[in-house]
Amino acid sequence: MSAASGTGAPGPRRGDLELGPGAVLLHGFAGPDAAALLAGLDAVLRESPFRHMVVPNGRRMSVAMSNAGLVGWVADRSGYRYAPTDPDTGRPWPAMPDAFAALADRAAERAGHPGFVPDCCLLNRYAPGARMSLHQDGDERDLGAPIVSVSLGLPATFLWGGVSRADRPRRLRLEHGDVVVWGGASRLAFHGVDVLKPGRHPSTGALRLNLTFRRAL
Ligand code: MD3
Ligand code: FE
Repeated sequence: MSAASGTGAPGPRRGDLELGPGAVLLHGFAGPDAAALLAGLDAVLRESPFRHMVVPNGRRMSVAMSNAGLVGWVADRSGYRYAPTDPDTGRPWPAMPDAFAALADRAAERAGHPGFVPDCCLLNRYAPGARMSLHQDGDERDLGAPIVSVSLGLPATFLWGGVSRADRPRRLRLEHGDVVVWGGASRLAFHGVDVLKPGRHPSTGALRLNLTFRRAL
């Protein structure tokens, strides 16, 4: 157990960066847990492998996705929703690994959201060239709950717009182990990820992985 992940008083510490109202970057917070998170990820992916979903306009997303938890985020020709069943396997999404839920709760508490119990973890896989265009995450029932995101592997440039799509996005580098907690007034901010550049990372190879913990139900 390192200082970065140890128990102790909740609330921000030196080194935490307030990105905006309700949004906190916990630099390297998940680093000590990366191996446990990647092991959990492997277990989830054996049941529900990554796949490229198709969005309503008919395009296939460049980011490959899967989910763990009671529900998973799903896109298809008819729209977006949270669904209890993996449409590719016909089975429920894999349970959320204990290491996932524990990390999400500790990060949310540090950022001022104690008692965060996510019911969905969306898993995103970026290969070089993959990107995520500017969007809002607004399909969750309780927008008072934060979203916790964990970045693993290759670094990416995160695009953080304002509450209006027209606001010019800020560019922010997210690295292996970085955790961001998005709550409060930042919960509905537009955001995206710039095209991933090629590279190699000791724990993920040529990929970037992102876990977003959500309270959807
Ligand atoms: C700000 N994923 O899955 S994580 C997504 O890196 C998503 O894969 C990106 O956006 C990724 O929806 C960004 C950071 C993030 C996630 C959710 C947010 C930032 C957010 C919700 C509201 C505001
Ligand atoms: Fe998002």
